[in-house]
Amino acid sequence: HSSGAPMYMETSSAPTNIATIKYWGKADAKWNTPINDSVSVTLNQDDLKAVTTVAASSSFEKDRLWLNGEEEEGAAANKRFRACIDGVRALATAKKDADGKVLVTKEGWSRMKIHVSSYNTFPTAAGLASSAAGYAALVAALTLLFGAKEEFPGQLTTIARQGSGSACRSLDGGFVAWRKGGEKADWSDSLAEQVANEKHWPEIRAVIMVVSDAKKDTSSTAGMSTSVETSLLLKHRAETVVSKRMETIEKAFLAKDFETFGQLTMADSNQFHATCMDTYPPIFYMNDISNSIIRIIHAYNKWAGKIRAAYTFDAGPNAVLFTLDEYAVEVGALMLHYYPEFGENYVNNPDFGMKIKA
Ligand code: 2P0
Repeated sequence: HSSGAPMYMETSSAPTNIATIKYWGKADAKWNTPINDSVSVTLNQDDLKAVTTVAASSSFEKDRLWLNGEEEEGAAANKRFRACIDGVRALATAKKDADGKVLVTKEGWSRMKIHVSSYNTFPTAAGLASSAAGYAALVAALTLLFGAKEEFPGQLTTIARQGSGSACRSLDGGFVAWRKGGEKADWSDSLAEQVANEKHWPEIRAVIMVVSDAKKDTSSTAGMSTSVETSLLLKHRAETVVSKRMETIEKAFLAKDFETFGQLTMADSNQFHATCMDTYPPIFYMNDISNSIIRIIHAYNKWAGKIRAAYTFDAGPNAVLFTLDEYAVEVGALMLHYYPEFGENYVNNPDFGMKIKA
């Protein structure tokens, strides 16, 4: 730094989350709020995550963003990126040294430009909620940088939500619900709430099967918009199905009732993909391998006489199988029996293929 202006820097990370009751459809595009509540399991910190470093200095000429080492030109004007930087900065506090001397005033932060560098430990845009981890890590890092203080519980999740809807559910571990809100004109009630923390149900496991790491062909934002315009099934789902499911699955998670948790998780994944099929023109996220995984899991549960594993699929063909510790090896072996190639990928590259992780 030739200018001699100080640079302040912080790093944070956030894991991805896997929705068991799905978010699909926006109520308000400007505030990025949903037509229904959703709830997800946050994966372990050391598993699928985004790591984000943010730096502030009055010597920087503009806001800049690097994703996985490549600069995103024009990021400073991106609405989602801006909402996170400006939203967290509005909650900034003065930075003091150990002796209490003020280094940066609250206003001082707004005279600085911000540089952001983020990387993912998993394939971007392959339907593994990379935007969720990315925007949650961005908000977490900015919170450290600016010493941001919430004015009400969950306020930071309302900022992450404006980066990417599902990101609001990645600021907490465990089982996290996104309440759709809408009572308040500024949508400040569309926020995430932890239902149970990560210690509540340690026996739960997620087996992630990366069927394809290709970029998805219909972005979630575009897909949701077409679904809201054309799918009557989505309207029915948002108006009459989801609120009952939310209540039941939250109780099931708290009671560690895997039978109910698994059944609802599978039913809701199926209904989400049915709304994609009901969208005109239809959207296909799952492929033949995804469909065969569904059949294998139902055959396995039927043989066991109870639900030992539950699948869920997001906006891509990759499967996430929820199971319990006692069945995790069995579920992994079952999948490897039908899809030995997942095992090879796992050996060659621990970030891909089949993982058995909580
Ligand atoms: C979810 N998905 O609840 C659902 C299930 C995909 C299927 O949230 O436009 O990337 O950034 O708010 O959060 C993907 O949508 O969409 C998503 P934006 P996002 O996890």
